[in-house]
Amino acid sequence: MPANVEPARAFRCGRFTFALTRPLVMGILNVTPDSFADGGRYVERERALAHAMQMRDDGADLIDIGGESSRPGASPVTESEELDRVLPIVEALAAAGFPLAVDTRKPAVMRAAAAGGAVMINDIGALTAPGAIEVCAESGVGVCLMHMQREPPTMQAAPDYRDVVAEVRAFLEARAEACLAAGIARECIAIDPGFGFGKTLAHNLELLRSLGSLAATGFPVVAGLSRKSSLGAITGRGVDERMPASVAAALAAVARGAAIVRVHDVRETVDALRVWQAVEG
Ligand code: 9MG
Repeated sequence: MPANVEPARAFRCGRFTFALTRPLVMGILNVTPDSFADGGRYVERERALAHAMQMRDDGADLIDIGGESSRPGASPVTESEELDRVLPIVEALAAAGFPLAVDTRKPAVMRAAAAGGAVMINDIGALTAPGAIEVCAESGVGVCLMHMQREPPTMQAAPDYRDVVAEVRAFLEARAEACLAAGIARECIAIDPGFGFGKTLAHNLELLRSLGSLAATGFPVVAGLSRKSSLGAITGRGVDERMPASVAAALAAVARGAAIVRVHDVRETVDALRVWQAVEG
């Protein structure tokens, strides 16, 4: 870490401030028919709410609700479709006091989600849509800025970098600067290398090994490796059999400086992190 950069000590999301004295676990709740790991499972409201409650009981610090799949080949959704999927779940869970993130690229969805009680916006587009930064600045939410090369339909066709770590870091620093300039507080910004978003297995592994270089920016680093194809490529397992690999990847990310892990398997990840912390002290 450069001498003049303090490590992130807290991450502020609206009325919640998370001390970064231990890794945080963000549970994934996709209310989509077509997400790659859990598509269709939580479209129905009662099942979605029950799954969120379970993740909270299992130790999730935040729940990330997504209404549009970013899987290559997934159908795009309109603003009103995305709102119909996400907003009732946000309102119900916010009323129960859950810290909620909403995974969206659309400023209108961001605005409605924040008004409905979401305290964090997780944007795979790093708030590049016109108006997105302003909405987040006005509502005081925490933001996760993710790197992606190209767009989901074509991003895995031929990912290409001269220096993947330097390029991802430069992009995320530039997006964080844009957020700061628009009035988003430093302690509300997290960054994410975007594992699997326009990256080969080799790129993902290089980024994972070098996560410390992103943590050295002073922003908390989010790592999302859960059930991803890279883990399938390493283990030969199908998407429903990648829990152990996902837990191992979460531990590897935390050991290299990730502050937040975005996961499907909350209970298993929380247990693994508790053991890791007990050893690390
Ligand atoms: C929505 N989504 C899917 N994968 C992701 C990842 O790796 N990070 C973040 N922040 N969001 C993701």
